[in-house]
Amino acid sequence: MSPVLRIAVQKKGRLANGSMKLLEQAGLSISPNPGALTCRAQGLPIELLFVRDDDIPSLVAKGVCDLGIAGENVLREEALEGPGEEALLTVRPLGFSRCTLKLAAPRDGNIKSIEDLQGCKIATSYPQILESFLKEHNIEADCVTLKGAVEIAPALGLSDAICDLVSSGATLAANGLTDFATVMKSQALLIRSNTVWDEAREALLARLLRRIDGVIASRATKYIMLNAPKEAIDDITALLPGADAPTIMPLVGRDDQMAVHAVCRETIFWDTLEQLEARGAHAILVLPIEKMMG
Ligand code: PRT
Ligand code: ZN
Repeated sequence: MSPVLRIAVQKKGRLANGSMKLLEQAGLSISPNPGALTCRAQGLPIELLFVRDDDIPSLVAKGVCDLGIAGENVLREEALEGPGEEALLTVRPLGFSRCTLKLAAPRDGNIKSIEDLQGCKIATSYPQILESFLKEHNIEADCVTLKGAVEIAPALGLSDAICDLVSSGATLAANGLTDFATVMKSQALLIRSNTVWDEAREALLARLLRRIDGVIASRATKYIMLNAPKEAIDDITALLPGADAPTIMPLVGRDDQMAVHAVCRETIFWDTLEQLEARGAHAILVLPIEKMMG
């Protein structure tokens, strides 16, 4: 019987959209019935399980799901909580749901650095990560664990400082808080169980990973096309960011001009386009790449 890989993904929240988008870009067609907790994808033999993000590490560790997409912050907290970290392996960092676990305190208060936390109360949803960070910095402080709305804790007199996830910083600002230290950076990770899989299951994972790698590689990669004077071609190709072997072709009826096409593996900034133009490049087009392989 051919295997079906079961992947645990967040049902709703800050990981859900990125997870679905990645899997869809990897060629899966996913249309769950409203309210359904599982969905068989079309395109590859894969079944999705829609759950709360906090349950993903243990579902994968217990082998209920083969793979999962979870935040690095949740995985680190779980790993520090107890044995079982060896039950999970990180397969790929996925580059979305990026955030930073930060220490912050009231803007007009006295806490401005890690040293100022000595003897303080700190509210967080990540007590294990925070405690290990404080230990590393030789700080003795009380952790107050809250499941959510951590930013309100200082105003309620529950804590002197907080340790919480920040992405735009708007929530800190809205609650009169300023961050002063980074505890960890986080992003979505693809995880798998650390058990022996049969060959067919490994082959299916390898196929999915090739596609995921193609999607990730294509995110920063652009295709650039331009025309340029023959004598400027060396200068111009040297300016193309992360392009290893550009294609250079003659232009019909223009002996003095060449066309340059290249895959650029790094961001092409407006600055670069201006420099290209200054060297005589024209008709410059920068195109997104949808998929990459090989
Ligand atoms: O219901 P379920 O349990 O599945 O979801 P949840 O409510 O526990 O988690 P969710 O969806 O909020 O976050 C899921 C994961 O997304 C987290 O574990 C992180 O890995 C990642 N992530 C990325 C974030 C943020 N960005 C984020 N900004 N998780 C939470 N936040 C919160 C933060 O706690 C704070 O309250 O957003 C607020 C700050 O946002 P800014 O933009 O104002 O700085
Ligand atoms: Zn959660």
